[in-house]
Parts: sequence; C-alpha cells; structure tokens
Amino acid sequence: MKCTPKQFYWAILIVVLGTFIAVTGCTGYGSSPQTPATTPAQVTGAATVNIQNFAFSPASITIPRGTTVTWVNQDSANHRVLNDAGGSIAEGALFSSDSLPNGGTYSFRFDSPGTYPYHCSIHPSMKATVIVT
Ligand SMILES: [Cu+2]
Repeated sequence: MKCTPKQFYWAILIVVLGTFIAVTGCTGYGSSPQTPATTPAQVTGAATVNIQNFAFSPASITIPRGTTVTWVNQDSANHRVLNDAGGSIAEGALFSSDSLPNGGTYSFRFDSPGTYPYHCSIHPSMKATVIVT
C-alpha cells in the first residue's frame, strides 16, 4: 500500500504521540525505589540467671546488647535483684526486681554495652555481674 503524504504525516504523529504517552505514563514506575531506613538488627536473645543456694548462677554472664535476662528464684527464701547503681530505680538503679518468692522471675532487657554489677538487696553478700557487649 502506498501512503499519501498526509497519511504518512498522521502515521508519524500517532507513533510519536503513542511513544510519548507510553514513556510519560510510566515515569512513576521508573522512579528510584525508596531505600529502606537503616534500622539496627533486632536482637531478640534471651538468657537466664538462676538464683539458688543464696547465689546467682552464673555469677557473671556476658550477653550481646538487646538480650533479655530473666532471673529465676530457685530458693525457698526470697531474693531481690538490684543493680548496684542505686537502691531503687528512682535512686539510679537501672534494674530492680520486687522481692522474688520461690519460683518468682524478673526480666530486664539490656540495650547498652557495659558492665552491670548487681546484688541481692536482701542478702548483700550475693553479688554478680551482667556484661553487655
Ligand atoms: Cu537474696
């Protein structure tokens, strides 16, 4: 088929318009993907310290930050876990349990690296340390 100059003109126009619409209609698709915010990996570790025979076991525990430590009182006597930094949370202690009866538990999540000495406030000779890396 032989095109007249006018038909040829329209054919070019349609191709150009079609290309234009195809390109501009897809600009949203081609936009740069949103880079995900760099959030630190969620560490969900857990560790247990048993309280038995009037001692913390283990007396020294080393954990990665983000780990939740749970103390479990295996003794018949009550014990109370208290960070050495203060007599209570209000007085500067980072962590402080209630007086734990037999079977009682207390959990605290350590988010900052450091060395955290603690003791039993009922029996001050019971001393131990949590080391967070
Ligand atoms: Cu105690």
